[in-house]
Amino acid sequence: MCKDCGCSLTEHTHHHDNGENSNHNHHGAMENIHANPQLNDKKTVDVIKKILDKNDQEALHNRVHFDEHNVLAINLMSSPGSGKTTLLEKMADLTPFKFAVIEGDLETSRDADRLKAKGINAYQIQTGSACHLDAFMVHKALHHVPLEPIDVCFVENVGNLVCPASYDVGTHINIVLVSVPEGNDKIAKYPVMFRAADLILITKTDLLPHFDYDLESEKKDARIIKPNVDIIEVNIKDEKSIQKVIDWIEFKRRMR
Ligand SMILES: Nc1nc2c(ncn2[C@@H]2O[C@H](COP(=O)(O)OP(=O)(O)O)[C@@H](O)[C@H]2O)c(=O)[nH]1
Ligand SMILES: [Mg+2]
Ligand SMILES: [Zn+2]
Ligand SMILES: [Zn+2]
Ligand SMILES: [Zn+2]
Repeated sequence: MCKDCGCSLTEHTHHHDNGENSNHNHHGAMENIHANPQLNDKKTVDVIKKILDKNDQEALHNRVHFDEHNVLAINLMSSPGSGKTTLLEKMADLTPFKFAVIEGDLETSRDADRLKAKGINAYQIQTGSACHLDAFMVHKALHHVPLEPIDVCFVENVGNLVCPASYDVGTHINIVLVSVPEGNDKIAKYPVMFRAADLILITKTDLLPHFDYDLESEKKDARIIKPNVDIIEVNIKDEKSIQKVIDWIEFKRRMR
């Protein structure tokens, strides 16, 4: 167990320990860099500082936790209301793998409560005013989410198509949802988010007859931003479409 926080890694440092005996400590690593004259010019140090950004260090640490338990961790991102929690609720009845969910919202535990009602272990992070999750928040949440009994851990990020894409939280895969009622210009307008996607879900396709929405043009925008990105159309009432998402995740799980 870690010295202070009780998680099961001993060989890696924590933000909440004092960094002794640690080769993952940010400051320790920077000291080593300063000791090397070849890397001692300001520009190089600044670049490396960025690489060793504290959040990325913590994300790496979270990933070690997931990997130790052979858990595939998936970051679910989208604007509010695109259908992240509904998809997770629906998948609870259908997945061959066991999963838990770390939920991120500014306020309330409503999403975690919805999932618990389906028998899924869910832990709610309330970010207060933060519009994204960071690796430290997810690490704290991991203290409440046992990884032994699960195969997949979803992180449902704060509803936001902008900054969650810039914060590695230690997950392995990004799934980004975009729903029909949002209009078919969102992928082009938020390229940073969709470039980060391993899988794009175009959700609420049952509403296509009611919206002036060009599905092909949205898919084309996605492929301009990321040529080989996988895209699945999802309608929550169509179990086959949910099954496609599950099969995609199963494939990724087996590939590891
Ligand atoms: N028509 C339709 N509504 C959906 C679908 N998926 C989700 N919704 C609805 O969209 C709303 C927001 O969904 P939610 O899962 O809470 O979105 P989140 O904020 O991304 O977690 C809810 O009222 C859902 O019932 C879908 O495939 N079709
Ligand atoms: Mg939600
Ligand atoms: Zn830890
Ligand atoms: Zn810990
Ligand atoms: Zn943010």
